Amino acid sequence: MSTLGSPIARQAAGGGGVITLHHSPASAHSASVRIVLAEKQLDCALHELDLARSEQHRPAFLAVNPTGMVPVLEDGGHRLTQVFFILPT
Ligand SMILES: N[C@@H](CCC(=O)N[C@@H](CS)C(=O)NCC(=O)O)C(=O)O
Repeated sequence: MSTLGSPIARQAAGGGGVITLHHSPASAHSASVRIVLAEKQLDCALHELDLARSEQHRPAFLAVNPTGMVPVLEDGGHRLTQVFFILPT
């Protein structure tokens, strides 16, 4: 695990703070994060993108993740854009 740790692990430990998941129902990577959030019964704001309509390539989302990929987990001022770093180990 990175020295920052996973926001999901911190939330599960009662660390609080609002986390937001940018995701798509059509994304397997997004699904793996949603499953872990549901398993741990964590509160998380959800922002759904329609990949078929290329919402991930619109400026508003490119400002969140310039690669135009989901999922992205926002935690305060931090954004994690790789499932490997989002999921707790
Ligand atoms: N390396 C990324 C991969 C994420 C990824 O491949 N996301 C796909 C959906 S599963 C995506 O956003 N595709 C949109 C596109 O290519 O325009 C991660 O680990 O999260």
